[in-house]
Amino acid sequence: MKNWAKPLVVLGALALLASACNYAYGPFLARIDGPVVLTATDLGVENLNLDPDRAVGYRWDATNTQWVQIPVQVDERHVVDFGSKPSNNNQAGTVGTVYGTSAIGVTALQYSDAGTWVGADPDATFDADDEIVFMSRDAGPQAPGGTADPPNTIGGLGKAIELVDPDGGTSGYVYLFYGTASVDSSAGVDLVDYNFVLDAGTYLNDYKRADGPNPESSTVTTPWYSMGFSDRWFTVDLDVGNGDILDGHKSRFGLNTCIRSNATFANAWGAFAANIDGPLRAIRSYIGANSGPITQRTEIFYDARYESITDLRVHSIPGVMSFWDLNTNAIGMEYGNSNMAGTVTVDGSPDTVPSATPDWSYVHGSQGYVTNSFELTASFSPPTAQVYVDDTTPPYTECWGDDGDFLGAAGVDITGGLPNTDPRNAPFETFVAHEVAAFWPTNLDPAAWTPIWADQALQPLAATITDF
Ligand SMILES: [Ca+2]
Ligand SMILES: [Ca+2]
Ligand SMILES: [Ca+2]
Ligand SMILES: [Ca+2]
Repeated sequence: MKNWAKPLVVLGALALLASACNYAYGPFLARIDGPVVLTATDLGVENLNLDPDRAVGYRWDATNTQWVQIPVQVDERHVVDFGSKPSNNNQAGTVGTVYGTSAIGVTALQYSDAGTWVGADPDATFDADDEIVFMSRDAGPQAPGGTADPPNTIGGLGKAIELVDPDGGTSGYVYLFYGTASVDSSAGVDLVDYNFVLDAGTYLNDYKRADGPNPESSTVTTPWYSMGFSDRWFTVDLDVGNGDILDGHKSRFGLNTCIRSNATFANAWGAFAANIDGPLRAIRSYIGANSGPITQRTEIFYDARYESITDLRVHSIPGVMSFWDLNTNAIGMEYGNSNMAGTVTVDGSPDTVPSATPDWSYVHGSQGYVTNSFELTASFSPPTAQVYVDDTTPPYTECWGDDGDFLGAAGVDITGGLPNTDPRNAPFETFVAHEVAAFWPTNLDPAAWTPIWADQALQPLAATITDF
């Protein structure tokens, strides 16, 4: 699926973009939207009782022979019980389970958040499951042997991270050090702004965990896109530069039924696990989808990338689909995917799109340019198909949304019956859907760039860690 037909044109455009946006970038410019995520265990420092507030990252600047600080972010995690479904909206919460209720004996690793009932990490050090993240594009060349540690760092705790692109063999380096005191790990940048706004008040005091809805006016804003959220499961705005083009990121069992959708999910029990706004990424994670009360979606926002990770935890269901229904502002955009020779126009007039699940897809137009890729990690192999509905007089009910229309509605359909995935009832299978989208300047050629991006988006850089 590699298509390097126009890599120089693409990289030239990305370089212009990077310099215009004043981004540092090194050997992984083509991965400009992507992070590197490492745990304390990956770094071999999980038993050193390190203070997360003293993590600091650098790249080597070979031109000026000096260290340049790069932004890093630490997100702590811990294993926590989901808790039982709250009996009513007034049931008091207690830190220690996702629902803030009594434990049920079913746990998962969650992002720690003192603003939810998950709570802060009980281990305040940089322990085994905690993550440190930096951007691939911030890697640089290898620092020469004998280079002194950066100032205000403790010797003997530095780590050299050699990153190798499994695609091209390109390598680059990032260096992590431990400050002599708390440091500004962000290097003075803040690339993502997440405002969780619960219309009713504050999460811990006012969230209706037993019976929603819980209207929100939440937003994520970065230099490259903004998104809006009106409840759990309601991702309803996407502006990639020229206005909102999204009706909704929609889930349902199938096109012929509205018995379950985002609307019914939000209108029942549920809880937030995390709302995190860091310098490099924001995290919005929640549970509760009707009879899957511990089904979870975690949305992760980088400055030019959006990831949606859905952990299905529900009894046997007939099928499930997830697609992005655009709005009338998207009319005129072109949709293409890896199984199509050309493109179709988003205009509400039906098109023929192959039903096979593509490796990648995109929508592109004067409104913006969005790339999409999808990966399913499951303990079984359900049949999948591509959803594409562009129809202003659709034969299906919309279930919820702005307009009754399906506009360039594209995504994945798990078409077969799904077995039990609820760990509350053994035996159970596992099913994790990982959607990745990224947002690009419209002057990139989508037919050339999307396959290059997709090949990298779900394939992390290989990291080799040594003491520095
Ligand atoms: Ca931890
Ligand atoms: Ca910790
Ligand atoms: Ca059309
Ligand atoms: Ca619609």
